[in-house]
Amino acid sequence: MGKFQVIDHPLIQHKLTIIRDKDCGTKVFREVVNEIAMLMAYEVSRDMPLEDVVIETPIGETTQKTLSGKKVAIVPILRAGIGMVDGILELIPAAKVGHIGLYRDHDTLEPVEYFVKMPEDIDARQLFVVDPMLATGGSAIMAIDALKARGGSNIKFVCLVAAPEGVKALQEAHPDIDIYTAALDEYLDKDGYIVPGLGDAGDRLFGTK
Ligand code: U5P
Repeated sequence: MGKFQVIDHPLIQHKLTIIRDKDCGTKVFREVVNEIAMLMAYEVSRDMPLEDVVIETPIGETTQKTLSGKKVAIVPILRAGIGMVDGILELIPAAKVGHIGLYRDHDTLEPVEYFVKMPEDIDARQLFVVDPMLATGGSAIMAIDALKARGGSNIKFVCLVAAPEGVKALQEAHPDIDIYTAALDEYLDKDGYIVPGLGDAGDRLFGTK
């Protein structure tokens, strides 16, 4: 089973409280989502592989560590996932970004991919799939299905707020995936919103409500 980690650093908890508040406006919401994503990226990237490199300091030769060059791609699930991309890029500026948009057809219940644009070599990349909310888990499961179908194998899922129901569903569907969240909330309401949550992350990020 992959790792499940709540990254509850005090700075992250403080910032999460700011965006949970219903009176937090679009500008601050957007900024703080990116700040949290940046802080989370520090922990999510903790197991990045290193390799030895020989360098010369002003004093002499030494063998030190450098990132082994394993490439990263950030994959936001449209549209709310976009809100986390810039924050992660602050920490991993060379990462590629692949976008994925999908929904479940109401009649067939089959996932429909309406937009998928990935870097060519996703099979060679560490993929950070991002969506601020892990609610039922349906979107995350479908997005990761779509990435695996294209050869992606090294995948982590990163969200800000998770519901226990979504964590369970995602772990069952993709037991190999590591899941990182800033908070594990109480439950899902009958409309699929996380309680207490922060409402509709896409609407709050883009000011569409
Ligand atoms: N979503 C929210 N707020 C919630 C619950 C879900 O914005 O309280 C959004 C997620 O960001 C996701 C979509 O993109 O609804 C569906 O989530 P899920 O039920 O597939 O996990």
